[in-house]
Amino acid sequence: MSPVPLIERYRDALPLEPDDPVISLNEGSTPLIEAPVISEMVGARVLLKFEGANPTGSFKDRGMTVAVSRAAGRGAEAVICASTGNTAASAAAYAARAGVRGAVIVPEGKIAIGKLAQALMHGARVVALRGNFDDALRIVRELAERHPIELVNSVNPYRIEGQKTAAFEVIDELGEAPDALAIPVGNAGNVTAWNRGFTERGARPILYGFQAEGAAPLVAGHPIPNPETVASAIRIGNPARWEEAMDAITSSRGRVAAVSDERILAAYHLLAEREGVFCEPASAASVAGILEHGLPVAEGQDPPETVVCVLTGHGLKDPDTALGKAPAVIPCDAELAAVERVVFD
Ligand code: AN7
Repeated sequence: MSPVPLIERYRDALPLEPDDPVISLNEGSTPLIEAPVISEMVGARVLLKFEGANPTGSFKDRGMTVAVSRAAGRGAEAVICASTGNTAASAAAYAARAGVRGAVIVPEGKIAIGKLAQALMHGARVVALRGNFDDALRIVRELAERHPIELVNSVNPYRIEGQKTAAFEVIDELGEAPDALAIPVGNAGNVTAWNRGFTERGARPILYGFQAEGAAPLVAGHPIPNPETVASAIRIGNPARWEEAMDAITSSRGRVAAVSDERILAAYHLLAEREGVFCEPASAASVAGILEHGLPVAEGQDPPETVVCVLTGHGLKDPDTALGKAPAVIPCDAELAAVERVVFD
């Protein structure tokens, strides 16, 4: 099947107006990859939904195509978002595609370098806020109320509508819903979206949401004023879709749990070295979560046999974290014998 805009594939399930333009980069249709090593470790069939294969390298594109198409249909001339990086990269790309201005507010010094490069390349105005994501979101919400600018954070309902299509794809590909879904949780938009997608198809998998230990408000039960984690994408202390996400997780008989940075990085390396899949650190929280916490079920419920882990963003987004712990490269003279020595040593 040749790639087609997500909006065309699932238009019937999306609340766009008939005259809205389709602002698309052929997002979606991402690979669902068997993970034999992790399957063996957790004792269930584990599949990886590799959202890093979207055009800007994260799941945000699914929501952004719908939000920006609607914004363009309404005649918006500019879009704005607060972001830990991926929303900024995606908003900047779709704004460029739509021919509208983009402004992105990111926490200074706390976004992965690839994401910054993307936002700048696509011509967005990039603002480095002396504050964290939660401060940035509070400010853009106010700005969007005062100015004719479209807010494209996941508080925008069209973002959730677009992102729910990931659940449709998994069901379409497996022929049924998986028994469980494991997903990293930051601002809690994506778990809300997957839940909506499953619900619209009459499916009810167990939802396991994972947060980084230093940024786990849903686990603590209160906002975290100064969240910290190596997984910069989910360095969020006060999720906008808190209640909806908790309702979704609880009613699926799932749970939300925390994973340490150390375990997130271990899963990140395991995925790259043993499964051949390079995702960003925040994404690895889904795998770290099931490795640490297993696949708990409510009393009387069967243990899940098929689990989909959502790998939300591409590893290339964050080369600093990748190179930080990588083995040194081996310098070598341009001579056969020298190369032979280092390769076969
Ligand atoms: C790779 O880009 O919030 O729970 O501003 O980039 O829907 O927030 C990113 C979030 C998981 C969490 N994995 O999703 C942003 C932003 C990656 C992410 C999440 C994000 P939500």
